[in-house]
Amino acid sequence: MKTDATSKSAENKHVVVIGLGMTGLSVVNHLVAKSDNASIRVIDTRDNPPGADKLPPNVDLHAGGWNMAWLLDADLIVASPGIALATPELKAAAEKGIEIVGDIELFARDVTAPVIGITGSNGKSTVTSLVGEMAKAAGVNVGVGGNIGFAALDMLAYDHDLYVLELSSFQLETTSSLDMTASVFLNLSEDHMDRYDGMDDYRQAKLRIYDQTQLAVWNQDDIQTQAPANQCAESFGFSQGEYTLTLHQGAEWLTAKGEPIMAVSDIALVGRHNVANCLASMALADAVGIDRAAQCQAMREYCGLPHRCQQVLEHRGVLWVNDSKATNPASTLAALDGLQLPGKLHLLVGGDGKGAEFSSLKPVLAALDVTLYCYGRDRQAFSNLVSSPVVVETMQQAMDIAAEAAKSGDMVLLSPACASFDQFTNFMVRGDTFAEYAKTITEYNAKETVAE
Ligand code: UMA
Ligand code: ADP
Repeated sequence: MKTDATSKSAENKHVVVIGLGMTGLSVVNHLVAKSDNASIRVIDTRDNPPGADKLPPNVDLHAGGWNMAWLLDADLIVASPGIALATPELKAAAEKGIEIVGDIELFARDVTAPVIGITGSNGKSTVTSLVGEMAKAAGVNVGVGGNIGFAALDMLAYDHDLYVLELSSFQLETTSSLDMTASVFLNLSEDHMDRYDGMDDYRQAKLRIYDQTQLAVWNQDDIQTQAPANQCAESFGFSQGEYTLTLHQGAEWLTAKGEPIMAVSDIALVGRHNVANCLASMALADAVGIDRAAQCQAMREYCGLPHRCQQVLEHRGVLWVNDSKATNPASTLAALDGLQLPGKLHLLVGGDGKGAEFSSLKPVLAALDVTLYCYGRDRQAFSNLVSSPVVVETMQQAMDIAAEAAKSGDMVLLSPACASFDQFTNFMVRGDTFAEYAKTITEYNAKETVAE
């Protein structure tokens, strides 16, 4: 039973797992199930790591800091993506020659079915889930996971026939033997500058997705994603590439290798960026033989994940839109691209800026009728983008002011261009808080108006 590659690489070894979030717990469970006689220890620098209560009894936990004795005694270290390899403690272990891998490397060593991999600064989760929907529509027993929020190793328990894996740059850094049938690098824009020495460092981490792939899919509209010349590659783009747009029957159509497939107007997802996401998804689906009818069915029906430009409330003609997943400037730009409103835009930005700078938003904001609300730890980084910003401490304070100001035809849009960690557990909690608080204040304001 315990004969696969991870069990071989971990059996009889001292394994130290760094981090006890979603990844760390999946790694522990995987090793416990698969590796004979491995001694497993977990280190988490947080005082109360989230997975502590779910840890099997025979696994020791050191929380609230590092344990260098455990670390330097390890034969194998499995690091969670939230911990940088450049952390001095991990560097010390690497210098001692201890192997350091991530959960995706363990997944790679044990997976037996074909894998599709998806990375990029934006659109990963949308493309991952859309390709998953295409596979399901074709009747394939597909596993969809990775950075999207379902740990890769947890998928292995279900014995799928195809895996669609969202891969962050952090995960790619600790992966070296993942064989993929097809993979895509969707786009590159500034993100995670608190973890990388500049854009090229970040790009090199993402380019690792092409290291061992049978087909590299890249974006003609973002040359930085281009696969190395020696690789079997295909591309997508609005006007070039194997997967592109053409005029057909007087309308714009998704076109694969010269064949018009489906009118762009039939795509259920909203926004120009999602047209690019559809082109990329078709290229990946073709690579694993998902039939065209299933691809089109998914593109016609799939409306997207929550927290991505999701309308959560319409109250007295004011739209409240949750784009909490916009965690970098490019994703906020995608939300603003082509936005046309009868009234004013009330845009909420701010949080943990991850070292980014936001001047790319300035010309786009200048062309809109917009009030900019800046909140959170890095609120001041936005305050020079417009002439009269509203600068407050919390998202809820910004929403109170926006609710008072908004009139019929206006939109209140949370598209923060920042991570949420300064004030929320994650982007989902931030988005849910936005949706719930929008209902609370609009109901309260409605009662006040009646009382008057
Ligand atoms: N942390 C510590 N000390 C530790 C371990 C973690 O302070 O010892 C902190 C990290 O710095 C981070 C947080 O705890 O702020 C969570 O880190 P983690 O590595 O434990 O995260 P997981 O819960 O395992 O979730 C990770 C991904 N998170 C990160 O890469 C930060 C999740 O992606 C992913 O869904 C999950 O694995 C399953 O694969 C989230 C994410 O924000 C959505 N990803 C980044 C992004 O998309 O931009 C990369
Ligand atoms: P990721 O998983 O890479 O964070 P998501 O699909 O969750 O990507 O989308 C995150 C944010 O980026 C959302 O605000 C979404 O509207 C925006 N977005 C999605 N696809 C693209 C794209 N191709 N280009 C730019 N922005 C995008």
